[in-house]
Amino acid sequence: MTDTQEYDIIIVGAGFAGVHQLLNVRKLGLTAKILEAGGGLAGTWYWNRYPGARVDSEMPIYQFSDPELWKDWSFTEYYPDWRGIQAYFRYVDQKLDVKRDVLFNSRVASAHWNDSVNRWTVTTEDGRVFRAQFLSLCTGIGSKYHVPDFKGLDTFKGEVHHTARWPEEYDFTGKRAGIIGTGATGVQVIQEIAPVVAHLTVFQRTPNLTLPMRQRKISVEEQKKMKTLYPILYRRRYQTFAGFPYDLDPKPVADTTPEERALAFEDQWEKGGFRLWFGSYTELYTNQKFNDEVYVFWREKVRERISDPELQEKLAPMRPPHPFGVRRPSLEQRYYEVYSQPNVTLIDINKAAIEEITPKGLKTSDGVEHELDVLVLATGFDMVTGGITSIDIRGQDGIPIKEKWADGVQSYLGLASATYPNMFWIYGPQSPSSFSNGPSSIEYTSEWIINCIKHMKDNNISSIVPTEEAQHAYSEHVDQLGAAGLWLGAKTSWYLGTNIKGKKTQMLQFPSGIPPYAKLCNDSASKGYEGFHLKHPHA
Ligand code: NA7
Repeated sequence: MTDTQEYDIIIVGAGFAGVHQLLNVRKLGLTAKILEAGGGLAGTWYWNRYPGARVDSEMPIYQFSDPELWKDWSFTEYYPDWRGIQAYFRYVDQKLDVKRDVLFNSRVASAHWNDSVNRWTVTTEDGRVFRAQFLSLCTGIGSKYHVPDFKGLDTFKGEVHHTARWPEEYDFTGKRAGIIGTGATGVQVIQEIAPVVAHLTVFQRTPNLTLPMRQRKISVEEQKKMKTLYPILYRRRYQTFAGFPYDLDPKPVADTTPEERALAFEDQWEKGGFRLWFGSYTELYTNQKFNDEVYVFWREKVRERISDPELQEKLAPMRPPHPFGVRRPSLEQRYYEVYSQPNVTLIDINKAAIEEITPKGLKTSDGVEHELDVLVLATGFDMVTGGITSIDIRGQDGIPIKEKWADGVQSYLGLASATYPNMFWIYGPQSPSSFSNGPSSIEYTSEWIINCIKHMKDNNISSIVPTEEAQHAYSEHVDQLGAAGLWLGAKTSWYLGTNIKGKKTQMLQFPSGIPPYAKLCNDSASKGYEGFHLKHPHA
């Protein structure tokens, strides 16, 4: 029999969201424990250490906004890599002693609510038991990695690595490597390993509509000067669509001239990052004609960098594979040049399908067996919901959340769910999550939760749970926002759950940006948590 440990709040996950929650519940004087499956801090950056793994949000926006943390910290690159982010988390730990409240290598197996005592009982896979009034799920959007059911995968004699479970050391030098997947991850791996491998075969299903990263080194001096603006920048995040220092232009495209638009596209392209995506006109997501115009601009920019017409068509086809921006673009650095190297082959698997993995490599439907020493699976995740549904979470009616969500996610405000009292999640289903900069979205939701808990403590409220009506109305609202855009134009998209067989097709994120999302959350809070049922002890 294991002793049960009591806390005010159990936090699952030690990435940006979990650490932000911990540091802020400490300020309320509450007791907290983070249960973390990995062996270190940094969440997704603990697991994703594949070659080239790098943040796609520029500094200073990809860090905590607390001046205590940024005043003495400087990144060395505008877009830090996973080592830079891990170093940042080590610094945060040194400064605020995060780790004293974290239990590593502790994957949460279940969380069951007991209505009579208003407590969650949380159990880890290795049998430790915790009890807490609050449960904060900070499991991120990409914690459950996905390996498609490739025939013969277990027969392969070489090494197979999914990008989210990368070995401590792996040297590609002189190896014949194959990679399946050209999502945000695949693009980073491909451009990183192409210069060192003997041969690289890329198996592409959909070309990535990438954007230029414009990476640069950044000095401590430069950052020192920028720091005077940080407080403004961090406040501004909540006023822009995606939590970046730039924003979508709501001006109707019909009121603009082609020249004005062309100059805007050029400017966004030259500055780089997500500007052509999150700094374009709002109509990008609803107006097919305008979307096509952006695609043509993108296509021609990319084609300028590829000389072979066949490669041009594979990587930047004349007809868009899907509307621009309805899937996550990757930021690239030298991606297109890689394909002109003699040691790189690009296979379009729509023409030569993956038939099976063999002991020697991978066989495509044109009869070719591609011999490989290593196969990299950049095949993504059960995104957005997988981190939550892989835990056996049961609320007031004892029904596991996985069952509840089998026909689609239901939430209120993208942070709580009816019948699961005192449970919140951050950067998960029906919130802006990855349709915005991580730390911006995370800090907004985390602050909302902290304020809610404070309100409960100040007003002697023992539990809070969304009403079924409020949840239904909110979920329908998110579905409608999803249906109103061009999102369904993508054949496979983790935004819609269509990357996982059998998963309900549904807009999984709040797709209209941080300001309208924050307005809904703020309105509820300012009306005494409208849409929630609040319970006083013994009520
Ligand atoms: P993604 O974006 O889901 O990409 C997965 C890639 O793997 C994508 O190119 C898929 O093709 C490909 N894929 C998946 N299943 C198969 C099968 N069965 N056959 C061939 N190809 C397949 O995951 P990432 O890890 O790149 O990025 C996830 C997010 O994490 C990222 O957006 C950031 O927000 C962080 P498809 O394109 O669907 O045709």
